[in-house]
Order: sequence, then C-alpha cells, then structure tokens
Amino acid sequence: MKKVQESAEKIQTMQIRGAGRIAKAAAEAIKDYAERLEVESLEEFNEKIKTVSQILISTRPTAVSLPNAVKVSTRHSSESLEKARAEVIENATLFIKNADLALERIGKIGARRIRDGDIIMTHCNSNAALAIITKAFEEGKSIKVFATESRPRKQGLLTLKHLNAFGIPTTLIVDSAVRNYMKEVDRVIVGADAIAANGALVNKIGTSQLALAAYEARKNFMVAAETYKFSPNTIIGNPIEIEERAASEVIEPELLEKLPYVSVKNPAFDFTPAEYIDMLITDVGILPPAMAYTVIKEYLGWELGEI
Ligand code: RUB
Repeated sequence: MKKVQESAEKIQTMQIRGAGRIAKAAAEAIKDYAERLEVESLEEFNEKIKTVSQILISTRPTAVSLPNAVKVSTRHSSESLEKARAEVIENATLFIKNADLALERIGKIGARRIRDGDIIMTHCNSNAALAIITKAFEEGKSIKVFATESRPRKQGLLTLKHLNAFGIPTTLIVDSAVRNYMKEVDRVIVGADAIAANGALVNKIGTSQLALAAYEARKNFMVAAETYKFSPNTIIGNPIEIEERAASEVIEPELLEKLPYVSVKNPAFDFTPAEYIDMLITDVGILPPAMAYTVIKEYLGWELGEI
C-alpha cells in the first residue's frame, strides 16, 4: 500500500504529471501492490485491488490514460488467487512495456511528417509530442521549436530543458504570444490527455488557442497520442471532466483575500474540436480524428457493456 499511497500523492501534487507518465506510475503501483499483497482468498484480492484502483483513479480526473491503465492492469479472468495475482502483475508489466513502445512508434511515425527546416510550435510538456520532435532532429532534420510557457504551472520550462539537452534550438514564448508567432510556424504538435469518440482533444489549457491560430494561419495541427489516451466512456455520451485547480496557482492567496469582488477560474485543460485537428499520430498509425471511435473499438477492445 505504501507505493500506491506515494504514487497517488505524487500524481495529485503533480510531482508525477503528464498523461503518459501518470498512467505508467499507476500501472507500476498496481504491480507492486499485487506482488506484495498478503490475502487469503480471491475475493479479498479482488476487493483490495478494487480499492487501490479507486485511490489511483481519483487522483486526477481528466487524463483518461489513468483509468485506462488501471483497467488494463487489473482485469483478470482467473479463478484462483495466485493465478489472478500473476495475471495482474503480467498485465501491469505489459502495459508499462507497451507504453514505452507506443512512444517510440509515435516518434518514428510522426517524424516522417516533419520536414527539414520546419519550425514547430508545442504547448505544455508532452512526452509524445517530444518523441516526434526529438526523433526528427536525431534523423538529421534541421528544426526549430517555439515552446509556450504554459501558465500557470509553467510546464513549458520542462519542455525547454528537454529540447535544450538534445541541442534543439528553442524559443520560449508566453501563452498569449501564440497567434503572433503562428505565421512563422510550419506545424503545431501537442500531446493529449484524452481523445473523445468524436475526435475532440482534451489537453492542457490553451491548446484550443493554438489550434484556432493554426487553423486561421493554415498551419498543420498534429496531436500525438497513444491509443490508451482514447476515452471509451465517451462512446456512451459520458463527458470528460475538466480538472479545476486551486486559485493559488494563478494569484497569491494574500492578494486575492484583499479583493472581495474577484474570483478565479483555473481549469487545467480545454477541448479542441475535431475540425481543428489535421491528424492524430498514434502508435497504430496516422489517423484522422474521425477514426477515434474505431481506435476505441479496435485497439482498446472494449465492448459497450464493459465500460
Ligand atoms: C500535461 C498535458 C500534456 C498531456 C500529454 O498536463 O496536458 O500535454 O498530458 O502528455 P499536466 P504526454 O501537466 O497538468 O499533467 O504526451 O507526456 O502523455
């Protein structure tokens, strides 16, 4: 339970963040828990795994990678305790391995769409988007990046450090400068916290602004997303919840206290409609957003009754 609690806390406090990293951390925590769990019966095992799954899933509401990782890791069809334990450990291990493989594939597939001399804009800090950018650079393409600051948590600084370590020339801009620089950009690449069945993207707040500016400037808007970022629940009309975070991330609480007529909204993510997205770069290939439903049916392999 110690690792589960530690991981849950790290996800909640954003020491572990980003949809892919959250998912892997959850799978690792489940694996560790299943390995150490001391129980007498299968019923007890199932019960405890269910509790731990809930603890992990409730840490952050938006990234669908988290419930997907938990679901893939914990499902088993075994009738005996030890077989169930072995199955859960194997599922979680496989999820982690596949998540790494998916990133590698996205990097390779996406890099084919980057041309020598491209200027790319990215937002927040996405491992999937960075896999494409760094792969293209490693292949010898001369590229430059505009990275947004990504207020209020400034994940853009993580992106800068990553790109700088590869020696990729990068320019930091504030979020409100996105439209101003869009004319200099060839394509936008962002990651995903969730993709709905209708192809809409949920990603860091401000992503939809990049999409709108790219659309206006006729620039390519590409979304890098592992198949486990697609949301099965949206097929039956369940909305994706947008996390609302503390006002203290945006304004000093002492200052806010002195402003009785002021309130703060701090949504962590926003929706980008499918019509602003040129392509989804996934581990199973480059797809139009209209194929999101097919990805859920074919690659997540979940029937409606299971959701
Ligand atoms: C992170 C964010 C990232 C996606 C994709 O938000 O919006 O763009 O999670 O990241 P936060 P990745 O910092 O609030 O978690 O491609 O690494 O999964």
